[in-house]
Amino acid sequence: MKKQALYTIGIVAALAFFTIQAAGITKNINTKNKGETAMTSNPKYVLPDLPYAHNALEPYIDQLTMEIHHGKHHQGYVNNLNNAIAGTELENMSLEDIFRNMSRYPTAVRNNGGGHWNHDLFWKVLGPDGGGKPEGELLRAIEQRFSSFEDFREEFSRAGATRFGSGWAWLIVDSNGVLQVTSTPNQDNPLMDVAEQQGTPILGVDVWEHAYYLQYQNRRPEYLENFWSVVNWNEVERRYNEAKR
Ligand code: MN3
Repeated sequence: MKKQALYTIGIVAALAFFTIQAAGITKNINTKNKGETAMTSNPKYVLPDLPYAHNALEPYIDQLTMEIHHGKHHQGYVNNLNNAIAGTELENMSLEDIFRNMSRYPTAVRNNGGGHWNHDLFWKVLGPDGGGKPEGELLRAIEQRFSSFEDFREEFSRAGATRFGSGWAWLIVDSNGVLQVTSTPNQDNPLMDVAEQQGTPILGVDVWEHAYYLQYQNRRPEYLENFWSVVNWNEVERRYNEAKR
């Protein structure tokens, strides 16, 4: 064989070797990065499945909003929460216990712990067969506290519409067992010791722009009006009875 040919074979072999090596390294880096940004090795919290299809709340809440809201935003809170508690005492505590002393713990746990808990409630208090009115004890309690169901709806919608920036509006049962309408900024909720008005949430609405912007743009009041058509009152009643116990 000529010297030139041997030289060429050598170069090709070396290039092939380095290409394979580089591919392997890139693959390792990708796998590692994916694992690190997605979650810790044995995550405590996982994204709960939506209890209905992504398009089930149409025409009131559109499919794409639900896909991004649940699959990206909520997943992000879950991942960041797992990372924030990894290797700390908070790993062994329930979110409710953490919320009770929220002011003592890091902001990342407040934002992402709240983000996970709030969205978990939100998906469940919505449903394709929702709307209308609650029944029985909860309806009586609402009428007693707010004069009528319509007056309650108005107060709750106003709490959501007037919450400046991002946050939530809530119907809660306070420590005296009385219903209250309140709102919180960001991903705070009324279980947290940092909340102005505290109690157990039984209904909540997400008024972050990501919850409605694709379909409603800046029309938050219209989103809030349509929200009532997808409230799963059976779940709200269940939570009311549990909070009263
Ligand atoms: Mn949200």
